Amino acid sequence: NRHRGGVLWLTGLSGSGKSTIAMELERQLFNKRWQVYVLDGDNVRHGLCSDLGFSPGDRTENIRRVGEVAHLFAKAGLLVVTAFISPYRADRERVRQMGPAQFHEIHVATPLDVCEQRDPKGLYEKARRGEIPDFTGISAPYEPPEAPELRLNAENCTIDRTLTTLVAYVERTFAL
Ligand code: GGZ
Repeated sequence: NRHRGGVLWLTGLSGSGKSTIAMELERQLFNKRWQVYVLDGDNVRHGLCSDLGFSPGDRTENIRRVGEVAHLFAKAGLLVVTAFISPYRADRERVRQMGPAQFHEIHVATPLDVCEQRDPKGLYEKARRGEIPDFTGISAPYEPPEAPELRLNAENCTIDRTLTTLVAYVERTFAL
């Protein structure tokens, strides 16, 4: 059950499944007695980043802070799983360069039309009505990674199959 510290950086649209995948990965790694921690909007945007919104500049700052924290945890030996849209390529590249820790970019590549059909919180519908400005995929950009370490096509795979792929990848990469 020994493993390296590192950062698994999930990126993808709202509703792509990042948080679900991150939580399920955390559970499976916990069961192997790995030290893993998930950073996502729920534990970051209410505290560390509560002063930030969704303008391009605020998103860049959100990702910078999360990146710094992720690298600190990774240096302490944890496997950190982050689940943020992180829509800008340059911001993700900056996080990759931040630390000595291994950084693996995982693209949760669920297409926009699938995310919009799921619309678990009704945000896409609101965004289409113009009620949420700067909404990723509708009125704000998403720049997909060109060469992520792993791409998950969550739309045509069950969550189980996606997790099997991901857990195998993580073990091969971080197990000691
Ligand atoms: C995108 C927004 C927005 C706007 C609120 N654009 O599906 P959710 O609800 O739970 O996940 C989304 C979350 C995105 O926050 P991140 O910190 O991941 O964004 S970023 O990495 O770009 O900084 C969504 C909700 O916040 N949300 N307004 N305008 N998503």
